[in-house]
Amino acid sequence: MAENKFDVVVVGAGFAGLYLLHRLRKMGLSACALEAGGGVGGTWYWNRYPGARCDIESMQYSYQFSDELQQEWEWTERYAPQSEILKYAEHVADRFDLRRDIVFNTKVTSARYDEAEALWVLEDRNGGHTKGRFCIMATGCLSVPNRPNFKGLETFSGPVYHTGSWPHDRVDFTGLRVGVIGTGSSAIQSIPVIAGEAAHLFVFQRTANYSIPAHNGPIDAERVKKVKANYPEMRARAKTTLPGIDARYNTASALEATPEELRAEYERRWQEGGLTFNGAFGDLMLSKEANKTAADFVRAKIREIVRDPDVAEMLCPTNIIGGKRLCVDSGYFETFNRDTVTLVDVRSTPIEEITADAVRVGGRDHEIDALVIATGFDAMTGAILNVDIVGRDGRRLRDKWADGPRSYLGLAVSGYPNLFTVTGPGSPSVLTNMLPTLEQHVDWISDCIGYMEARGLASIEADRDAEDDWVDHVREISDAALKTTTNSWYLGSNVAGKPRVFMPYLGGLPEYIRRSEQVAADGYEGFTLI
Ligand code: NA7
Repeated sequence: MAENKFDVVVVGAGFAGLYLLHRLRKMGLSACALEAGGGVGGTWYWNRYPGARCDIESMQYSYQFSDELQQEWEWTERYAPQSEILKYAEHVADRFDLRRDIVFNTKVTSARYDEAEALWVLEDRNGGHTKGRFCIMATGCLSVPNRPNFKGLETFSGPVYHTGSWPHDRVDFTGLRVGVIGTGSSAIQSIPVIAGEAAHLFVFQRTANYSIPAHNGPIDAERVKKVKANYPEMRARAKTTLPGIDARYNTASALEATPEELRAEYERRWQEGGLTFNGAFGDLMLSKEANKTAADFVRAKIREIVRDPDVAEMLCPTNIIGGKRLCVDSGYFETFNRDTVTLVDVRSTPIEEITADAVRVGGRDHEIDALVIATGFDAMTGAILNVDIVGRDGRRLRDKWADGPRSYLGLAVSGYPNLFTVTGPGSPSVLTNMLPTLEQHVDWISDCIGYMEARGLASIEADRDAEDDWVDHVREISDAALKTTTNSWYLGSNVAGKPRVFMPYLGGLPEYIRRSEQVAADGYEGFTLI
């Protein structure tokens, strides 16, 4: 690293960055990853809030590039907790000796393309400069916390935590009055744990959310044995499903099922637990009427679980199920049966102000000692645009994306030669199981660089037309989709001033793999290579 010049500079040492380093090194290229955090793991390094765990089963939320790795690693729970996923990332970094190519505590502030030298020059917060022929943004989709501007927040006298940037030391809420703002996945996971410690918990809810029980527990040894004996088959099956998760997806229509059949299928999936609840029928995300049958089932469950009918009604979501990402919980709705938990509606009257010792809503002070902000992320584009990326002719990506992200395949941007984005906007990314999805991107990018190396090509750039066509294709699919009728971080609607554009590719993982692989097979059609 002496002269700070590499074949490839990677931004981020989360799961994408780690695998990139491994692949690039195997190709004989020099690569370096610049990482803002003090360790590897990305999302799983920062999101240490109580109850944080993956909502995809451990056996599937893992790398497949190394069979030895997937055979030797032992998950302990059906849904791995954050601490275990972080340990896994650390294990991968050590097992493949990746740390020597990572510079920690190095937040990249800008990346500028030097046309004369055909080099990317990255500047970091420590004043360092790192150069690379290629620059790969492996910055994650949910890595910039969304911090709404609550009036008076700075006057609050107690500690304030954001779920997406949680302290490393355990936070003990024992005996404290705690406020949690938000009822997304992070809040839904943390609320039952915090409620177990706090003297009193106030939950400030703007939009009620659907959540399916995780039925988490120790991992089933028999299942592990079975999966490990047939890992490649399971991975291959997963790639044929829209979200890249191996599960049973029913293609039948909910509208053609009898009420008994509907109930039986939903009940079976509720008892099984997890995200694939929405795979109960093939038209849940196509027809509002079909969707309502699933939504009604979950609402009935909430009314069954929550004893106070007024609180149960407040917790019943009114939008479609699966518009926002479905949540997976461990005792979330049950938590509202505790005398020490109060649900506060901040939809009809938003949070007015935060004072030294309270959250004020509708003129009423809810007194607290500690505040947890679970307001999510500036998703998908946040981390890319946090770096001031300047491409050909001095053009800033922030300007190009002012009305929403524009990218070819979610991998490359016209005007920005030799720059790649892993799971960028316009790719399936967050609508799928992120681990296999990011592996596919890393493989695609590495193969592309390998193709160029073999042919002595120095530069690759997405064509404007190909980019426009892809952006149109992504938009056409999302315009027709039920999913885009709900406000969510997929649309950027959670961040003040963010353009309203549905960012991930809704065409499903198999179609995306087919298209992106076809582009490569056709000699990188839609790109100019010199
Ligand atoms: P989410 O899913 O974006 O949830 C954020 C929550 O915070 C959601 O309930 C928001 O309500 C709420 N929120 C945001 N701003 C405010 C303000 N100003 N006032 C009150 N409430 C607010 O983020 P998560 O971290 O929970 O989960 C993100 C993903 O991580 C998740 O989908 C999984 O994939 C993992 P809103 O719904 O916007 O009305």
